[in-house]
Amino acid sequence: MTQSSPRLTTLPAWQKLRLHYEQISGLHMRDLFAREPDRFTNFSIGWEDFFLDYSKNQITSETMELLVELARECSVPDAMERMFNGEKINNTEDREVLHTALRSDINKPYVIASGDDVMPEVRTELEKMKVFCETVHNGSHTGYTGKVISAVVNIGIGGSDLGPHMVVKALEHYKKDIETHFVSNVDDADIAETLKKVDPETTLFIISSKTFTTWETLTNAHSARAWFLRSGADEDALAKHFVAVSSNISAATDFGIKEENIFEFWDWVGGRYSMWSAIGLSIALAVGYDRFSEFLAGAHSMDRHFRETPLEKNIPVILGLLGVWYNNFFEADTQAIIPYDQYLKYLPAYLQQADMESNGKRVTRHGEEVNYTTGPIIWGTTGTNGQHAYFQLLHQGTRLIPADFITAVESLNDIGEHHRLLVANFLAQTEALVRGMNVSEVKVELKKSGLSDEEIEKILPHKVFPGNHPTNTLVYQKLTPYNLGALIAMYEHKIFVQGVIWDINSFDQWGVELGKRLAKIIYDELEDNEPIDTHGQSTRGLINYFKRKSPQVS
Ligand code: G6Q
Repeated sequence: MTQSSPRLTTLPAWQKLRLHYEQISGLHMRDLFAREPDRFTNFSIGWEDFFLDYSKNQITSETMELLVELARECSVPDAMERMFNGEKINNTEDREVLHTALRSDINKPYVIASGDDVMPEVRTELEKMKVFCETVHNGSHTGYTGKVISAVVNIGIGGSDLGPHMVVKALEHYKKDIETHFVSNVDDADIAETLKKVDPETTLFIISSKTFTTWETLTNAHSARAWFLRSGADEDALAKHFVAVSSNISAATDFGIKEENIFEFWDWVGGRYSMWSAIGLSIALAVGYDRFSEFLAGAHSMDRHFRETPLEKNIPVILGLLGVWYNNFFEADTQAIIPYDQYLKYLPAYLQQADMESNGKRVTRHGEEVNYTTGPIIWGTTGTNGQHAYFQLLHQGTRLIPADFITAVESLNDIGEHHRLLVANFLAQTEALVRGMNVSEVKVELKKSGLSDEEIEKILPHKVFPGNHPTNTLVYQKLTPYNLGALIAMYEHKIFVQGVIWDINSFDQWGVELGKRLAKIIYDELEDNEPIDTHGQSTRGLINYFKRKSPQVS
């Protein structure tokens, strides 16, 4: 590792932000709102169907000016161009990062830095997906006994699972007459319970794996194939029920999938950025190719917003900078994602990977150890459920937890008062988080309720809410495939901006390798009940415990 230190903390804007933090960190947002009548207008952005209110943050105009200055000093605009132009910004893997090409206008060339136009291959695969979806939906692609396909099982993990899974759930309202299941975990419970729900004659399996070497996915795929053959189908029937999505065509054919049943994508698509490629096949089958196309179009529109809008009014840039502000200056460890939209139930889990695998890095792009914190811990669940669970800690705990509150103006289901109630809670929570309730306000309230002075003294500290908790409020008109595409692209770009500021490679994931290697060794060691004397003391003790307690291998 090189000895030089990263330059981020030496940048003028960083140093100014340090001083500025000292000046404003004691301020209460109540006071900021009181003295700035235009705060809501100044700190909000409307774009297409989206509205972002970021006024409930511990910021002033100076904060935002300095953060934008930081973005410039870190060459964020230049980094964006390098990504969009297909330079090999994933330097540790020597790869381009081109998920934006997958959702670009298919009628226009997308020529990258190497001089290649990637659009013809993108178009070919999209066309293949379209035709395949149509044949499944119109019943011309049937199962081997002639029955229509009524269930899809996507077998994949990580980037080959989380994105499509989240999107299929998010677009449930638009779903075709087909059930979609996702099997990811190597835990046999996952595949076993899924197979109980489907019928071999009417089920299509998609083996989604970029490398087609992922242990969990291949194990699940083999189990699914064995189950299918056990049901009475012969090997020839496999072609009607097993397709693959991969960049490793030969490994997929070795598994037994016919080449015409393989949907391809490329090295320049990172796993966690791959749902826009054929990895989105389960999405297109679930909601139809046209909806999938709208989903891509929404993401493309956000790409254009990101690329073409000045930093000051650029939604992903603003969100990224606010994240840096809390992460590096307030030392907030986590970032909550709280969708008040049941369809976005899996968004926090998806963003956990998108953000933490991208920005969970400890060295710069050049291998210097960072002397500042990088990616935050991402977590969250839907509102209003969270209110009845962990919100206590948000309101009265000791930590600063910036949170994104996300909801739709219009519901997709017009049932009674639900949506109004949801929105009322959504707005109430961010208000409560920002303003809190101080000692004198609590006293007045308790007095009104008839408590004695002595009783008030006792309960008072428990009833005080400090407030001043930062939130972003993000609202879209309604959850359409287009808006969902834009929402996800927005977060992808936010993560990108932060990676650029922290000068890390957001597109590799070397940290997942060590555990994989050790698992291979331990897997072999678990083959029999003979004690081993390898590994460290604790792991050795545990392996031998499993060997003693597991059923004897004969
Ligand atoms: C994502 C990661 C990782 C990957 C899975 C599955 O960016 O690389 O989550 O998607 O490990 O890999 P395969 O698609 O190759 O099976």
